[in-house]
Amino acid sequence: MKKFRLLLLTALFAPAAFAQSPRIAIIPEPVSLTTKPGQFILPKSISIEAPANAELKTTTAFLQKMLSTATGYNVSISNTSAAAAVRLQLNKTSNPTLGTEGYQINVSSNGAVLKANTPVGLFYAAQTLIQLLPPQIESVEKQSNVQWSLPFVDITDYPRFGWRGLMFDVARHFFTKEEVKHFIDDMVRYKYNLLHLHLADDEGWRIQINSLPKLTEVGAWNVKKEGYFGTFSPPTPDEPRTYGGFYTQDDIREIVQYAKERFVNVLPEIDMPAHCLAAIASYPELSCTEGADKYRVRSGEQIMDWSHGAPPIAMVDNVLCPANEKVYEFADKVMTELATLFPFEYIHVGGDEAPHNFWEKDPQIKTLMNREGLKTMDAVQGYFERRLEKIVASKGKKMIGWDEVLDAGVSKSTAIMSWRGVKNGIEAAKQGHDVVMTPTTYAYLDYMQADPVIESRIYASLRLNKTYEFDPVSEGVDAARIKGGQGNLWTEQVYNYRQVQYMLWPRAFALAEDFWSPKNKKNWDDFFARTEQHFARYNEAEKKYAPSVYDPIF
Ligand code: TNX
Repeated sequence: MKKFRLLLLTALFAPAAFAQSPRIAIIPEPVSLTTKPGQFILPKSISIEAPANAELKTTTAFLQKMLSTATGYNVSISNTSAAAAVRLQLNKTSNPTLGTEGYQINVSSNGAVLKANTPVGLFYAAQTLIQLLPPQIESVEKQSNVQWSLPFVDITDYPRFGWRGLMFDVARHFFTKEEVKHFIDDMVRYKYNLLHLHLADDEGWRIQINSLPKLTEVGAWNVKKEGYFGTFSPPTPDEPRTYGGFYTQDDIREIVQYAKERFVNVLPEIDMPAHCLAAIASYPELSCTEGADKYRVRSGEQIMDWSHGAPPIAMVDNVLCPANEKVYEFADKVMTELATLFPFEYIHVGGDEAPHNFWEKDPQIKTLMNREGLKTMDAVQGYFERRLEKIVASKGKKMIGWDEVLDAGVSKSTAIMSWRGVKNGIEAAKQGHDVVMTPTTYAYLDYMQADPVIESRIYASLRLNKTYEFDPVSEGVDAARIKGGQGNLWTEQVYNYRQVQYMLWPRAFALAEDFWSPKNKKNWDDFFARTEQHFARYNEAEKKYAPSVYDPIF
């Protein structure tokens, strides 16, 4: 008992320097990390040494903010400093396996040295460095009584995949330019490098297209309805349409620039031929159906009838008409402007869930089928996709689509995003397509993750441990064809940014590790312990996450 009291007293009054060094909890887990006894205590005046390089500005600004806010310390940046606590060194590695995104960190009594072949490598080194500090470093306010120390470590790290994506559906509910930037800030902390923006759907068209002004005058505005799937009624024609929004082309340029400074590519998606009610409500001539001029933007849940299985039956015609030349003129105008706004090599053209029931009834489609020798509705969609391929290529871009475009018979130059499980991705790779794996089974971040009592009820669930099991390279697949993976956040039932964070984290911790870390480094128990430490960081940062991820409810 006495011994216990003594222990308790020493624990309470021991100088911070003798406190046990905290557990190192890096997410995603690095390729190699070795610790040595000892810690480097941050000086009250921190000097960061970095070469004068425009591409390092975001990294040094990030470090300056992170190292000063919670500590209250003074942080300065210079390109030569004899007494630097943190040194950033470019082209100083002799390690070719680091590639373009890898880095090394050494922390010793001399401070922290970060090395990489490129600025992006140093950006990721900075993310890791912050994770080596106590969780309070994330605090939005100054914290006293924290010992700001870095454990002595040697880290060598680089990613498993080059495509580490998150999709943000800004069509079902609109999220502002600032929220998109916030999303980028959140994702890069976990070394994601691709933001897929789902920019148009039945509920709204979100990007200004100068040559098609009605897309945003009409197509961006809906009636505000909240609730679970199917619990609200369709809007009446006269209800005021003030809910929604769109990005101007200046907004888009700002987002793309913001992303670029953080080494994030932005993949724009315009979903076609289906999920197109917002476009059709703006330009009714794009549909095969007479009476489309009465259509108004509305929620997709009130459009597709899934009770017959896949593909769904549309109750309202939300599908472009492949027999109509105006559709290709429309696509050409949209692709022209997208190609100038987004520097990324790919444009995503959707292609998913196209109901064919309106096409089946249409005489123009019959004529097209006879003329082109098309036997099935899939073949009709294939005709549409191949014409789109030519349009996209004419703008100097590569096409990527949801895996339905594989069934429709696109050419090999089109990359496939496999969402209906991994089987279509495996098949696509076999046929010679590049593939991004984003299966519902592991990567659908709109699915419930916890107790349905505390979450919006949705038809499927995806627990944290399942997301952690995701391997983008499934057995038997040609790994060279797999560009990487992506988590998709659909927002039919996500109404604000707090909810976005709640749905993303911690599942996007797991996906980050699936996409970055070596397969043999993955370990669920260890990851789960690290996740809890990152919850502590999120608490400090006042970021939202789903805390009850491991309740054995399902
Ligand atoms: C399927 S994934 C969709 C989306 C929905 C999502 C909801 C895909 C290509 N299509 O339109 O938002 O399910 O889980």
